[in-house]
Amino acid sequence: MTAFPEIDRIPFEGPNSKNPLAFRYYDAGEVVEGRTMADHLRFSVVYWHTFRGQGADPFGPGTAVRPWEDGSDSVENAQNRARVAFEFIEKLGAPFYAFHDRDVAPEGSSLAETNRNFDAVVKVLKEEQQRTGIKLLWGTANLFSNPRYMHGAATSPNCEAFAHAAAQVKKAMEVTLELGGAGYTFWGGREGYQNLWNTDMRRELDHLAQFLHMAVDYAKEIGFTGQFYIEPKPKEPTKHQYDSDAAACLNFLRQYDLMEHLKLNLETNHATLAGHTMQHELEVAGSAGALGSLDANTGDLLLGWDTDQFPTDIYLTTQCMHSVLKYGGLSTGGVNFDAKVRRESFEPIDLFYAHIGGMDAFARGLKIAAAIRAEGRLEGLRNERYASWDSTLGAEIEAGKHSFASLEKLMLEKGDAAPNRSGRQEMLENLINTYL
Ligand code: XUL
Ligand code: CO
Repeated sequence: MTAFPEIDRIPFEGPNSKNPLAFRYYDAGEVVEGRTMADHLRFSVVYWHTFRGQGADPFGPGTAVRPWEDGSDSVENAQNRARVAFEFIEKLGAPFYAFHDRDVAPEGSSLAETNRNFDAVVKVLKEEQQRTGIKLLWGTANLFSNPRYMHGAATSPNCEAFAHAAAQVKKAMEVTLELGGAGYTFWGGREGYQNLWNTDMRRELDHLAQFLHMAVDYAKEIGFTGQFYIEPKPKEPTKHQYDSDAAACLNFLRQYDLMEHLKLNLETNHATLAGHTMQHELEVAGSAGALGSLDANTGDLLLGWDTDQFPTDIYLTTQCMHSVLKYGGLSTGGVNFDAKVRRESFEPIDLFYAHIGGMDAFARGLKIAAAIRAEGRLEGLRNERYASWDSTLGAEIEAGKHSFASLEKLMLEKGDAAPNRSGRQEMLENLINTYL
């Protein structure tokens, strides 16, 4: 059985190709800065949007046509869907995928039954991974859809919701280990508040940290050596999510002694919801040594919510890949398309167009970023801006050899600071455009 009979493996045909089912820039084996594109980009397909998204919105039900679905919530349908997912990912040529526990298998009437359903589908995922060589980028648990998590999971005022979430993450980590996952992600589904009058913030944050420490301990216990990630998002579904942006996450991780255990999984649309650019989030994480992985998508700047669109903006992907290269590349992480086709793009083939476009946009961004770095003009001009710090005085201050008193003495003698240099913002923006 094949779900996409009209599609073969998506070929690379080069920039002049007019074939919408071919890559124009993503050539998996092409070497950039000493590594293949496949290795730099580590593309990943998400199960939740691509295989579970139906195109529903607050004003109407799903529109997606998915002929392989039998309309039931059975384990058999879930197993069949898993095989379809691997046919898609294999034809696309993405090396990774990512899923939440509840994306892949239906919930049962008890935790034990739910775990049995999960195991039955994981068996198929494992077979398909072995058949295709496709790997798991990261696993995660859905701690936000079931009504038991209405007040949050690790931050719930109901300690049994916390306990249930712990049991769920324990199982999801075991499955991630079993499937050889390169990482495990925590996105704080409903970990936040709707109203501060009913919220004990300190207690909720303490509980969230305790929960993450339990995960770290359990990873040691079972021998899971994959990378843990925390994924910032400022709001939606709650009014305020505790992991609101990269800086808030880093502060939380430092406060609770978790820095060495988690890196950040940054998502473009979450950055925009936080009032930041993705480049800002990448620089905040990268400069703290905590840049882990990317959830690649984009929002619509005219709509205020998490639209999770496929990224097609070359300027954005150039910024992303420039920061990724600058901070040493994605090691365990990847470019994970946490993106969904529009409600109006309801045919299965639209899933191919969407991913091909995203992969090509990131491949171009990678090549452009590498060209910028190879020429070195941007870096040269930026370094020049800080040249005073390489002078005797700058170097002495950086080395900790000065105090307020010694600097006061110096400035009283000099009378005023040396004149500033132009920031040359427009010239640098023009320079970037010469590479696009
Ligand atoms: C939600 C979101 C999640 C996480 C995984 O906005 O991005 O899908 O990536 O839980
Ligand atoms: Co995400």
